[in-house]
Amino acid sequence: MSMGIPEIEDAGCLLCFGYNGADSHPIVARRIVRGKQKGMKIICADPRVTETARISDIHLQLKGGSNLALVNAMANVIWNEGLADKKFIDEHTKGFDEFLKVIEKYTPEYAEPITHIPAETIRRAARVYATTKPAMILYGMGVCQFTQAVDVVKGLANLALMTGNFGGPSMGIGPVRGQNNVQGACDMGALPNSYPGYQNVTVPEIREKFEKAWGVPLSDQVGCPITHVPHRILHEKEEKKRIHAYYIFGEDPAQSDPDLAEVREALDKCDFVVMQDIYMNKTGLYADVILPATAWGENEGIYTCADRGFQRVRKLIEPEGDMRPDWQIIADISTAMGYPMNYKNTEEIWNEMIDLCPSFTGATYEKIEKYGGVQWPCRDKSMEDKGTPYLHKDGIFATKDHKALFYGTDWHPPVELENDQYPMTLSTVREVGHYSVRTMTGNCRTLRNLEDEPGWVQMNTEDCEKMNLKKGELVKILSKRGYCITRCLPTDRVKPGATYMTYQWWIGACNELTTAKLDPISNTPEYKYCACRVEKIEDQQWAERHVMELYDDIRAQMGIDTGKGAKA
Ligand SMILES: Nc1nc2c(c(=O)[nH]1)N[C@H]1C(S)=C(S)[C@@H](COP(=O)(O)OP(=O)(O)OC[C@H]3O[C@@H](n4cnc5c(=O)[nH]c(N)nc54)[C@H](O)[C@@H]3O)O[C@H]1N2
Ligand SMILES: Nc1nc2c(c(=O)[nH]1)N[C@H]1C(S)=C(S)[C@@H](COP(=O)(O)OP(=O)(O)OC[C@H]3O[C@@H](n4cnc5c(=O)[nH]c(N)nc54)[C@H](O)[C@@H]3O)O[C@H]1N2
Ligand SMILES: [Mo]
Repeated sequence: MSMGIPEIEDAGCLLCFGYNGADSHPIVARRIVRGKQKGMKIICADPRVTETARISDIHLQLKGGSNLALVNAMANVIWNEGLADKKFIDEHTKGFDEFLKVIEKYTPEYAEPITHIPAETIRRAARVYATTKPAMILYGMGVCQFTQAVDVVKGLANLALMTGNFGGPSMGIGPVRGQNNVQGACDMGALPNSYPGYQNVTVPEIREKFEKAWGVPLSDQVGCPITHVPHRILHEKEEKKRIHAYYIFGEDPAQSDPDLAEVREALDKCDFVVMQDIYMNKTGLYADVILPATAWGENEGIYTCADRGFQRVRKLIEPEGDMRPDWQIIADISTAMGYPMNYKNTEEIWNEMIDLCPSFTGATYEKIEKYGGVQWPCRDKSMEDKGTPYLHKDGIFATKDHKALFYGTDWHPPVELENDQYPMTLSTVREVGHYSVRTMTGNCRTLRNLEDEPGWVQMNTEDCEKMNLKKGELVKILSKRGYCITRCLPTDRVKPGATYMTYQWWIGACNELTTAKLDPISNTPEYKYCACRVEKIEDQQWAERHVMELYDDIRAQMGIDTGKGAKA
C-alpha cells in the first residue's frame, strides 16, 4: 500500500474497487465509516451491493469482469474534461502519450455496454475522483482474481498518477492484503522470484550477496508459483522440471486452489507430500508426513501488516503436546539436510534478515518495541528513522530516474463466458464469520453455530423466483469442472444472472467449480468469474441427509470429533 491504514479516514475521496472491507477486514472498514463521518466521498466499484456500496456516494455496479473498461473510461473522462494534473504528469511521470493512445477509444459511451454502467454515472465518478483531494484507491480481490488483474492494478495507478494523487498522506493506491501476515511472507522472500526484501534472484550481485552471507551456492532460476504445481506434477514433459515432492506450509491447496479435481489428482500422484500446519485440513489427507506447528498465541516474531508495518507478536501461552514453532521446524529440517541452522530465537533471524535487506535495515526490534511498529522502507538504524507511513513523498518514485511510468492496456473479457449449458456466472468471495479454508474458524463452535456447512449461494431474487427456489433450499451448482451442493440465498444485492459463493465450505466447496486460468504475471487464478448452472433438487430430505453424511465423513477423515464416535 502506498498509504498507511490510519490515513484512510482522512481521505477526501475513496475509490473502493473490488474490495469488501466490511466482511474481509472489519477494522479497516471502521476507518472507511469514520472517513464517511468526516465527509469523505465514497465511490464503490463492485458488482454487488456491499456495505461500502450501501454508504457510498456513487455505486458503480459494474458487470463482473469489466474492470479495465471502467478504469480506462474514467481516465478518458479525466483527460477529456481537463481534470488531469498536467504539472504532476510533466514533472514526475513518463509514458503519458502512449497511455493516451490506449484510452482514447474508452469513452463512457464505449464502456457502457461492457460495464453495464450508464455513461453519465461513469462521468460523475471520474469528476468526483479527480476533483476531491486527497483521493485514495483501495482495491481487493475483485481486481486481483482475474486473468486480467495486473493490468487493472496498473490502470488504477494510472488514475492516481494522472490526478497527482501520490506523494502525500491519504492518497495513492492500497491493495488491502489478505491474511495478517501475507505481506510479511512476501517481505521475507516467500515468493518464487525474490530473496527477502524484494531482491531479485536473477540479479548476479544480489545472488552473490546472499551466497556470501549464507555460505552456499544459490540457484539463479526463478522458482515455481503455487498455481503451476498441479501442472508440473501431472503434465510436465521435462523430467528435470517435474515435481516429485511438495512441502506445503500454512496453505491448504485441496480447499483453496481452483479446480479441485485437478488438485486432488496432483496431490495423489505426487511421490511425497509434507504438510506443516496448526490444524488438520483437506490437504493433510494427502500428506505422507504432517508437522504440527504452534499457532500465533504460542509464538514470538514479527508480522507485517498490509500497510508495510512491522509488528511484534508475543507468546501468550506455552504450547502443549508434540508441536513446535514453525521456525524451529524449518531450522531442524535444514540441519537434518546438511545445512545447520542454529538460531537461538526469532530476533537473531530478524537481525540477519534486516542486515541483508536495505529497505528493512533500520527496523530493529528495539524500534518496533518503542514505536509500537515500523513501516518500511526504514533504512537507518538510528532511532530518528521511524520508517515511512506513506510512499513516494513529493512525487519521488522508486525508479532509477525517480519517475513513475504510465502503463495502458486494453480490456479483455474473462476466459469462460456464460453459454447455453452454463448460463450464469459464478464469482467467489468472503463472508465475515469464517476464514479462508475454515480450519481456524471451523474448529470454533461459536462461529460454527453462526454459520455452518454447506454454506450459501447468493442469487438474485428474480432468478430464484424463476427457478422456484426458496431461501435455505439445497441446490446443486455445476460448472464444466465439477459440482457441489449448497443453500440458496435470494438477495437483491446481486444482479440477475450472477451467483456468488464463499470459498470456506468443505461441502459447498466452490473450488470444485472455479477455473485454473491465471493472470500471466501474478499467476493468480480467475476465482471471480466462470460459467455455471444452478439446479433445483426435488428431494430436499435426501439432500439434507446427503450433506450431513458428507460432512460427518470429512470430519471423521480429518479426525475431528463429530460427537458420533469418530475421533482423532
Ligand atoms: N472473514 C474473512 N475475512 C477475510 C478472509 C476470509 O476468508 N474471511 N480472507 C482474507 C483474505 S486471504 C483476503 S485476500 C482478503 C480479501 O478481501 P476482499 O478483497 O474484500 O475479497 P472478496 O470478498 O473476495 O472480493 C471483494 C469484492 O470483489 C467483488 N467483485 C467480484 N467481481 C468483481 C469485478 O468484476 N469487479 C469488481 N470491481 N469487483 C468484483 C465482490 O463482489 C466482493 O465484494 O480478505 C481477508 N479477510
Ligand atoms: N474460490 C476461491 N478460492 C480462493 C480465494 C477466493 O477468493 N475464491 N481466495 C484465495 C486467497 S486470496 C487466498 S490468500 C487463499 C487462502 O487459502 P489458504 O492459504 O490455503 O488458507 P488459510 O485458511 O489462510 O490458511 C492455510 C492453512 O494455514 C494454517 N495456519 C494458520 N496459521 C498457521 C501457522 O502459524 N503456521 C502454520 N504452519 N500453519 C498455519 C491453517 O490451519 C490452514 O490450514 O485462498 C485462495 N482461494
Ligand atoms: Mo488472500
